[in-house]
Amino acid sequence: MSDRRRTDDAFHVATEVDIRTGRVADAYFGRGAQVLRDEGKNPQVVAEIRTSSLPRDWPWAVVAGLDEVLALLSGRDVDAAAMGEGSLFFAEEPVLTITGPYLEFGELETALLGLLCQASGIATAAARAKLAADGRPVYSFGARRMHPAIAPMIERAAFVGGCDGVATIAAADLLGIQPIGTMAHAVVVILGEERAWRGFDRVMDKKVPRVALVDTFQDERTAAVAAARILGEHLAAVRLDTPASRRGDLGAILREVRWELDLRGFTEVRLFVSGGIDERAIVELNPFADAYGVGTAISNAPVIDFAMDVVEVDGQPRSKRGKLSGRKLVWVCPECGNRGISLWTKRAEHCPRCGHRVRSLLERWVSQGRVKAHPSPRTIRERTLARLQGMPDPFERT
Ligand code: PCP
Repeated sequence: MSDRRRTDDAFHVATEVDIRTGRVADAYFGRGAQVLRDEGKNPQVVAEIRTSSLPRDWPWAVVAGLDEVLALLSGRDVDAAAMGEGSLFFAEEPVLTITGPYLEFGELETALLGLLCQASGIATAAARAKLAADGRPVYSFGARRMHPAIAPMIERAAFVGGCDGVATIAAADLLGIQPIGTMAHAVVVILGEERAWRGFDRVMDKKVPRVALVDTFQDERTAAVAAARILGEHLAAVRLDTPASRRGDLGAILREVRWELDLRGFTEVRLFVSGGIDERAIVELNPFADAYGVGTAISNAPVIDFAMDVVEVDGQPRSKRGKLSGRKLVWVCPECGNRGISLWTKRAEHCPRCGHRVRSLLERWVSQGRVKAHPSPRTIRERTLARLQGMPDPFERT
């Protein structure tokens, strides 16, 4: 047992010092470093982070976690070029290239990959949910599915991927926004529906939208009409978090709720849906739902299977089997959207399809350990959403 194992820590999480000093690295990286030092070898290398395949049927993914990667590389004698956070990328495209003495960063590989793999998967799932929602708000509701120590990271990744808001206080503080929250079933179970709705309306700050939970004890359409009658124009929305045992055709239930509210003049009351919602459910429920709370489908998104590989040693292209040797760049044509990968030393200048001058998607973010300022999460999110507009609809809607 490591003599540094902290026996008094309640939660089994690494500290920032653990991450920066390689304590969360796979031990074999330290062992390899020992051998290299004993051999007196610390060559200048180029290492690339890329994935050879994407999860599920994802044609593209969104890179996230770069800000933490840059923080980790800060102060190290390395240069790093990367796709900006929120960029869309395809399999095989390097999203990050690190150049420097191997022993400056080699032992950080575990952390570097971990910071990108999970956050990029979450950001991609959020982006796809947002695309599926076709302009409707999508909120991150899944912090409860993961270890609380990483809740801020999870919800930040969901936000930069496109979610309109987050549910945890810590993530909202990190993002500089107000947390999204309606009411938990526990309050309704304890107080009963009417007292819970009235209490929420009486107690909550006026800035907090009044969203009544209507799936706890009775049929959603009955409870929705009751909430609208009780809260009147204070009611912004009703939330259906209908349990699986009662769910059946949730679209049909939403249609009834909408009909019965409109019939009685409550046309302004929005329908907010949560519980087991994923991108497919969103597409199906769009005709009646106005907003979504998505939990597990985003926070437990598949990780992107990034790998970090040395592709150049002392200026010579070299890599293991299954990888392509040599430092590369990813170019994109601003004119026709064409993109490709070329050797850094044989940079593509013009688009092979339309001839327009191309630009590199890998920007310099670290120069000899000095990190370029990172855009705010809001700015990143806006850029992500703008990039999504140019992508073919992954749900093949007409
Ligand atoms: C959950 C809570 C979360 C939703 C569902 C996320 O309901 O409302 O926001 O669900 P998902 O992970 O399947 O997308 P409950 O567990 O009933 O929580 P509560 O009683 O606190 O509303």
